[in-house]
Amino acid sequence: MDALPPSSPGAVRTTCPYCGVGCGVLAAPDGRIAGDPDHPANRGRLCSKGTALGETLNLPGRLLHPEVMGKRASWDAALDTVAEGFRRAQAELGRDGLALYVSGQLLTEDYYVANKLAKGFLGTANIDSNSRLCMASAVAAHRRAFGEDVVTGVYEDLETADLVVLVGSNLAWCHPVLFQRIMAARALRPTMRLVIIDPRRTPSAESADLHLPIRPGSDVALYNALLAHLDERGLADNAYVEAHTEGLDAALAAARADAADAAGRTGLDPADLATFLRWFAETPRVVTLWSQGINQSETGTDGANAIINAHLLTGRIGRPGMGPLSITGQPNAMGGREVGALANMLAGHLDWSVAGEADLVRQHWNAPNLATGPGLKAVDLFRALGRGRIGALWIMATNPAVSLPEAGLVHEALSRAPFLVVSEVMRETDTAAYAHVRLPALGWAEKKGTVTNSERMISRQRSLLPPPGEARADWWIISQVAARLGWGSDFAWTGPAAIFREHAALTGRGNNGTRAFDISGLAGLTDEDYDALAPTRWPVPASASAKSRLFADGAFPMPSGRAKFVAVSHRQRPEGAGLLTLLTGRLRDQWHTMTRTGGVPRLMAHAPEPVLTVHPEDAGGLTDGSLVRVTGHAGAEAVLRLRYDPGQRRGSVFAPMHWTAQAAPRARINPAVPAATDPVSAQPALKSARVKLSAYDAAWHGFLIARRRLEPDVADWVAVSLAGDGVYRHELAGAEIPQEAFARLIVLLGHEEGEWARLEDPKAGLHRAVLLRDGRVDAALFIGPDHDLPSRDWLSATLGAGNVAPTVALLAGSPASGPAPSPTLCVCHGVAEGAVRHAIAGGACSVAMVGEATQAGTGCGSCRPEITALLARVAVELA
Ligand SMILES: Nc1nc2c(c(=O)[nH]1)N[C@H]1C(S)=C(S)[C@@H](COP(=O)(O)OP(=O)(O)OC[C@H]3O[C@@H](n4cnc5c(=O)[nH]c(N)nc54)[C@H](O)[C@@H]3O)O[C@H]1N2
Ligand SMILES: Nc1nc2c(c(=O)[nH]1)N[C@H]1C(S)=C(S)[C@@H](COP(=O)(O)OP(=O)(O)OC[C@H]3O[C@@H](n4cnc5c(=O)[nH]c(N)nc54)[C@H](O)[C@@H]3O)O[C@H]1N2
Ligand code: SF4
Ligand SMILES: [Mo]
Repeated sequence: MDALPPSSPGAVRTTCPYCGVGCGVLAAPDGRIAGDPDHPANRGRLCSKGTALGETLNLPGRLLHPEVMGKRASWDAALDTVAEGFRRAQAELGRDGLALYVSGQLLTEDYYVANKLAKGFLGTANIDSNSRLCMASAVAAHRRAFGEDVVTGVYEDLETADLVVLVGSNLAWCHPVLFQRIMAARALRPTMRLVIIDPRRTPSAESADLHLPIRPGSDVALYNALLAHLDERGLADNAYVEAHTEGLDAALAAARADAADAAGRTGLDPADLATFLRWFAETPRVVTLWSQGINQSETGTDGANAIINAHLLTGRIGRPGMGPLSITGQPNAMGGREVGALANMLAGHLDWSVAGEADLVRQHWNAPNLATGPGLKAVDLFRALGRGRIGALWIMATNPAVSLPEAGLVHEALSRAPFLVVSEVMRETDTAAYAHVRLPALGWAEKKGTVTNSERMISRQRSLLPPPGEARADWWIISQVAARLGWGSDFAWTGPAAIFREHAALTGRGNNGTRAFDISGLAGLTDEDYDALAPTRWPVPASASAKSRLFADGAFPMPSGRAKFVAVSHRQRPEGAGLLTLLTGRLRDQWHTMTRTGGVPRLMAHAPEPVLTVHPEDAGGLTDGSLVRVTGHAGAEAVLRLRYDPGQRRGSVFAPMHWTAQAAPRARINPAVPAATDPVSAQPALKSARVKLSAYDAAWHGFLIARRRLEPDVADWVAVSLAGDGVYRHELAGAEIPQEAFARLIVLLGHEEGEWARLEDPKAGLHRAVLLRDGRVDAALFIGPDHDLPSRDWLSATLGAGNVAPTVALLAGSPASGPAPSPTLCVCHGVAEGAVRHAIAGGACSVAMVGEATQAGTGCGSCRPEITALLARVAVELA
């Protein structure tokens, strides 16, 4: 698809639905996409996922009609069923038997309405969000330090800083446009430094001036060492500390205790540690950006406060080019916090624990049954479901069967739910499989509303396509159920603009500058103003003028007006002999449970299989490329492809969170991850499971590339991915003897149809077959006794292009001549890793030269960190 020139007629100005960078997008109904040059978050840039948005517009598998018990139903019937289900559950179990589980991928307006229904009218605070798995520790840390959940900094600070520290963040893959902004700023100002604190040598680390491969879970010790070091060197900003903070003495005492053995606790090289301390000490303009490596930990809240402490001590907060910056994951993680859709918050940053605030909400909503205190948080909510304490659960825009820890128990709980409603854009997800009622929601290209990104920028999402089938906006669906429960007049909005006005007005209610979150200045927007709303950063109070940087004046929304140093101490994670720490996280081109990105072949090409990365010396003799059994929580296991990576910290392994029961039932990682949580934030420690590795002994390994998708139960181990338009790649392994597996699969593929070419050596366990039909390759099945099989890349490309090739080549899995196939590195220009290696071997010695030679890295730029890594690797190989 051609890119979209900004001036194109019909182009809609909207916002990307993936990560929390919140890039502005120009999108046309025909699928052309471009970065919005006028959006302050990205100024025209997009990453690989954003660039491919046009390819997600007409995804097959959309949920297009309401369904009750798996059968198509009218909206009336489905909504009546939902209302009745909630009424019945309340009669049986009371209000605490009702629950909603929502998502940072809802628009602010949808989110507001869901929260109003639950807390104000159903009268339960059992509404939690998948942000509990993501931002809860950051929220709790902000509230402990500042008195309110406020991100002080803005993206520009990352460009004007002299030192950028990324802690537990793989920004190059997870917030690629922000990473590109940092890289571009550093190219102009080479004195600017980048430090990465991550146990793994991530693609982000490839471009860093210093990488600290920290022992997982020891960030508190590192930041405590920093606090003590700053104090020792007399670098505290005493005037600032004196005037604007409290609690320093206790925090320092705790920090000094950790500092005594910082290198031991963090496992870092003492020289590297000293360099980091010195750089931080000597660089006033420093931004510390943190993400899930901090938040998703048993000590997540303490970790975030340890970071904030160092900034408070030096007064490096709320000023240009400096400050702590919690980057948000989902497109509207921030909006969810603003409307209070976490079980322990009220709307508009209001709080039960502050006298009078619940009343403000009650009055604003005219709420008959305002919940009287916090409700169940994600992990506990699903535990309660498993124990029969929840009679009706409504899940919106999240896929907890995949994304929650102890996912095996979550599946069980969902299967036993007395009444489960799922609002989704896709018909088949691991969670929707258990739904009694499925409600079709509008997707990104169809819905209208606002989202707030990591720098408090409120942006409009605007629809470019009409609703498909009978899909409806999430806010509409919720309001219709509310009406059926008797609250029609309280949920009678005519559109998202009206909801936004009500939400904005609440933020000004009783707010005399006591709450930073104030957008009451937007409460009077007309429908037209709302439609035209340009990206706007909060606060936007009705009375005072807006300020872009918060806390610049040192006044904090605490009763004392002061920010608080929180005393935190390193807590050693329990070690277990022979156990490895399982780090889980994200891949460059996939979005969570792959319901959308998994449907785009070029996004799938980057990592088509579930892979576990292991340091070669931790592999215990397991070979690169073999299948490995990862045994974790309560003996639950996942089976993944093992890859050696010397950049993986010894003692830890890494697995992606993305694989689902639909695509790779045995490769789902979360059943093996325990639901341990941070004691302050209740955020699950999704990066600290302890696991054992062992060989997965299969009698045969194989792959099938075909023009159809086989069920993921065709072999003991299966991973299915989209390899091209209508072409599926199946990675397979099983216990039968190879010959039997081969014969069985041939029958399944239709042995009597088309034209089969075969190559077999039963003694060696080798079986290959290619099916030709209608003059093109229809399927290629390769089976062998071990995992040593030809590359799938050329066959996938051949099927994808609808080509034929000589049978000999097809059965060999590679072309007779030309370069050997290799995985795609640059998805924009379809450049394979082999071509980049070739260019480097031929003398290209920079990312720019590789770009000139191959075009790789010249599109969205998301692959540039990997080209940097390859430049280093090939240089070593050549030497
Ligand atoms: N491509 C892509 N981008 C995404 C998403 C996606 O699904 N795909 N999801 C979005 C969402 S919702 C989120 S929350 C963000 C997440 O963005 P990130 O937090 O950047 O991503 P993760 O891969 O979850 O984890 C980041 C890093 O934490 C490291 N880590 C693990 N344990 C520790 C530790 O103890 N200390 C330190 N310092 N580091 C540790 C891991 O090795 C990993 O590299 O990404 C957003 N962007
Ligand atoms: N092991 C491990 N587990 C993790 C993490 C990790 O790092 N490691 N990270 C955690 C984090 S940070 C997060 S944020 C979660 C994410 O996990 P989830 O939220 O479960 O993952 P998604 O795939 O984003 O789920 C969103 C669902 O909403 C649907 N959807 C999309 N748009 C709409 C819409 O407009 N309306 C409705 N109703 N539905 C829509 C999509 O089809 C999809 O099924 O995973 C968490 N789980
Ligand atoms: S960085 Fe990529 S995924 Fe994130 S908002 Fe921008 S285009 Fe979307
Ligand atoms: Mo997230």
